[in-house]
This record gives sequence, C-alpha cells and structure tokens, in this order.
Amino acid sequence: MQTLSKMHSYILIVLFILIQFCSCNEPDNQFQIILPSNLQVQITIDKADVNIIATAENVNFYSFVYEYNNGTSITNESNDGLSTNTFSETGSYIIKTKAHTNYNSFIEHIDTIDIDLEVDSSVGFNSPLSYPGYTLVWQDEFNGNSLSSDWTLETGTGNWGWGNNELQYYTTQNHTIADGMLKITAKEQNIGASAYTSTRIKTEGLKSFQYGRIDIRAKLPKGKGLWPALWMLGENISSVGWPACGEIDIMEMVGGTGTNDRTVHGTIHWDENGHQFFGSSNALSSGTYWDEFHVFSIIWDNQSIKWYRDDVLYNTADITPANLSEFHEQFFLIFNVAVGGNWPGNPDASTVFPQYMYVDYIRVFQP
Ligand SMILES: [Ca+2]
Repeated sequence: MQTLSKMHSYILIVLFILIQFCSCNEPDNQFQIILPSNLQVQITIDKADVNIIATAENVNFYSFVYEYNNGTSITNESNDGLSTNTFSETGSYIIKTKAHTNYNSFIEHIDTIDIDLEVDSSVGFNSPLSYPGYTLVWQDEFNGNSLSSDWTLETGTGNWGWGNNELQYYTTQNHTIADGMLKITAKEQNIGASAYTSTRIKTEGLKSFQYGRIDIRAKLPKGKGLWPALWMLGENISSVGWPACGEIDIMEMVGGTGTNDRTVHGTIHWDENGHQFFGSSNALSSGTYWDEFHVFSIIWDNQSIKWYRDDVLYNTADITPANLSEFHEQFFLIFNVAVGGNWPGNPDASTVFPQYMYVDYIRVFQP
C-alpha cells in the first residue's frame, strides 16, 4: 500500500509539473514582449530641415512624432530609422523618437529642438537713408555680431516687474546681432521667480536726442501677453524720476489674436499733478506685425511729436503747453520685449513661445 501510495504521489507530482508547464510557461512564451534597447538618436538641423538617424537593438520599426506648438503633431514611420521633416515657422518643437516591437510596445527618446528660420529682411516697408533738410546724426544698422558700445543691457526684474507687474526676467542672453538685425527672444524659461526671459537694451548715458526724425524698422512678436516696445525716456530720469522725465513710446504693441497682433500704439507720458498720457493707435488692414517688417517713426520738433507707421501719420501730440516741458529735453532709447503685465495681461494657452522681435535699423535724423 505504501509503495502504491508513493507511486501515486510521483504521478501526481509529474502531472502537477506538466500542468504547471501547460498553464504557465507556454502562454508566457507566446506573449512575452522583448522591447528594443539601446535607442540612439542623432538629430541634424539645417535651417528648416530636420534629419534624424535612429538606431536600436531588437527593433522592428521606428516612429517619429513631431509636435507643433499649436497642439498638432505629425508622425512618420520608417523601418530604417531615418526621418526628415521641414518646419515652416521659427520656434521650439518636441520630437519623440520611438523604437517599436509593435505599435503599442516601444521605447522612446524625447528631444526639444529650436528651429531658427532665416528672416528675410527685404520683405516689408523700407525707409530712405536721407530726407531733405535733415542730417543723419546716428544710426545702428545692427551689422556686426554684437551690440555696439552705444547700448547697454538692463537685466533682472526691475521694481514691481519694471513698474508694470511684468513677468519676464531680462538676461544678457536673449538677444543676437546677426544677418544685419538685432533679434530679441522672449521665451519660457525659469530664472528665480520668473517664468519667462527676454532682453531689454537702452542708450541711457550714451546716446540721447532732443528733437528729430527717428525711423525704426522692425518685425514684431505676436500672441497674448507679448509686449514689444521701441521707446524713449528722458535722460534726467535718475534725478527727477518717472513720469516727470517724460516718456515717448515710438511703438508699443500688446499682442493677441484679433486686432491686437496688428495694432501698434504711439503714446507720450508726462507729469502734470500726477501721471498723464496721450496716444493713438494704428492697425494693419490684415495680417500681423510678425508677417513682415514695418517702419515706426516719430517726427519731433519744438511744436509737436508725430507718429508714423510706414510713413503714414496716425497720431500728433501738441507739446507747446508749458506743462509738457518734459518733451523739450534729451531722451534716450529703449528696445525690449516684455511678457505679461498690467496692460497686455498674462500669456494664455494660445500664446506660442519663443517669440521674437527683429530690428533691422534705427536712424536718427536732425534738421
Ligand atoms: Ca540692418
């Protein structure tokens, strides 16, 4: 009985082992996925064109997801790991490179790339190098590869976000001089408590002017919360403060869809028992100020300041009253791209970063 019982036990164990093999190991062999490994991604950017070479081990095919800033994306698949894509707009893009075993099983590598398309400065309005009765007294054509000694950079967050609750931190890094243009980049980047960075330059203490014609040719950023400005402050600001120093805004734009991205503002600010201002705006009939270059000008004499866009007058301030004495003094220049603040409001989900302001030249003419 004992022997028989032992034999039964052996048979049961063998059966059990067989059942184990059948119920467990065989399905595992059928469904176990071996993921690819060692995914290597090499990205080459040539202006608008992006070329990717991906390699991996144990891979069946590759896919490439190019994510655009507006929330859309395109996906390429290839067996050889090669992919190309051509971007039509300057900006930052996310590329996800995936090495697949099958559609749902893959490993991925994520890159962020910057596409910086050459801006064609020949497109848009242009202004002459001379005017009858005027002499060109100062110009910056931004032809070198760094800012000239006529400019200094202002950095940081100023007081109260430069007086306007602006969100950007100004760095020395967010500008370039190349291809005959100054480019200021506003981007999403954390520095200190700031979520955006940009650049602000000025000629304070270096170049200041009383009266004349000033032409600035520029291509402006766009989108909610963007606030590009080409403007002036009284050279005496450090002694009398703002607004007693006076402010001349040659061009300001508060971006946003609809009319905002195609409307510029020309304004003066002064002190008359407190802050006073006077201004008007000019809208393109269609498109945006990002589409091409425009020339923003003032003609300023001892009677008035007149604002022009592409040589079309859109605002005139009479500066003869005694309480506008600010505007008969020396003013320096400031170029900046602010983000957020009291006037434009903050960027929203529709705002695409980075954004760029290009300045082709500034020319100052005096009689
Ligand atoms: Ca230029």
